[in-house]
Amino acid sequence: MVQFSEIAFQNKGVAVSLAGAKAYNPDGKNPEGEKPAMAIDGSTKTKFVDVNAGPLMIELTNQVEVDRFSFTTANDAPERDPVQWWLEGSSNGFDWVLLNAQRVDYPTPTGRGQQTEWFPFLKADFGYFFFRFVPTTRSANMVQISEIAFRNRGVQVSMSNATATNPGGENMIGETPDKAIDGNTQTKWIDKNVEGLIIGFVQPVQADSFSFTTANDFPARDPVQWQLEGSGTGVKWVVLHSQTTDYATPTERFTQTEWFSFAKASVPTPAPTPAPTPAPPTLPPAKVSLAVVTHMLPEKVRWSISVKGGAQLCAGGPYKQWYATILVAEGECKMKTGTTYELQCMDQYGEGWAGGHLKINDAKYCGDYQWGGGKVTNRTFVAP
Ligand SMILES: [Ca+2]
Ligand SMILES: [Ca+2]
Repeated sequence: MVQFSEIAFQNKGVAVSLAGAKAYNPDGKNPEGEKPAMAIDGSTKTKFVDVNAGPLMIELTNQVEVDRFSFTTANDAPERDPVQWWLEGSSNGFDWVLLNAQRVDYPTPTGRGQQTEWFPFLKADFGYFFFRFVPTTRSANMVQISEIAFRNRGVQVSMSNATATNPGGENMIGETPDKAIDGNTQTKWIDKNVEGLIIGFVQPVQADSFSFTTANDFPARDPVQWQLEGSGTGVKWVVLHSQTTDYATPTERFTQTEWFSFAKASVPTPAPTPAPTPAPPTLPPAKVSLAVVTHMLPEKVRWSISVKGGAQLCAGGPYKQWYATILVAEGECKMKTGTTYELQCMDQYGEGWAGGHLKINDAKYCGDYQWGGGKVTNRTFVAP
């Protein structure tokens, strides 16, 4: 569930008028009196609530210049405040441009009726939040690489805040997408379905080339043709490098390819290059405590945690104890700092978690939902 009392826009420090603007919440579910229009009615006493945490769309009466935005918290329930978001702009309602992105939890004021800072819009050439490597192999029955890397003006892009996912992929045990960005050529990513490998960053990344490193065995699984794509939100992709004939991928094992330059309309004038900072080889393990707090009907709740868009990490439930706190053992769910995870809260009978919740460190999840029988609700969080 998401809520806030107002959203506002400015251009060069001047408020953008929302007079006559319409607000929509496609696929949303709003309680009576807490409709999308309440987010732009100019009153912090009224709020917009969406049980489905879907997008809020605001249609202005005429085209305007906007360079930053802000929102104001509602009257209650700080756990419903937005902490991560995408903000996009469009002149026709079809083609959207990414304007602002918050990919790690923002410290939204816990004070009620309180306005956030003004969030500036991204520059037009901000780079990408996501890269996707779509390979074809020599044998085409599975793909493997030990590492993928990006570079900008000769400086390697740090993977310390990156997440790797492989939607639609089928990985071997221990050979998951994250192994392609762990800085270790002894570990590898294998996908039996030869789907795309997506690398996501919490900050926009400028890159002008990429490279990959072969794994320990089977050169037949090496990529020889590919498309390397970039994206703002992970929905629409632009092709940055395309290899349409078989590339002479090194048959030597643990061997890095050359750097493949991205085709770009304009390359920015090189600034003095800072000394390269080597990427930390591995992400530190996160200190995450998980506890399931049950109230009534614990036998109907289940949950799972996955790398966002990727493999499942751990799962739990249903439970037998009413009104209990059930700790999830530390070794059962090994997360990495700065990685985005997707939590699924599952309900069998249609009453949400009936007063119970899942606690990740101090944040409560799952408990703030009421939903239809057999439904699943997704939340994302970033391991601290
Ligand atoms: Ca309002
Ligand atoms: Ca590796």
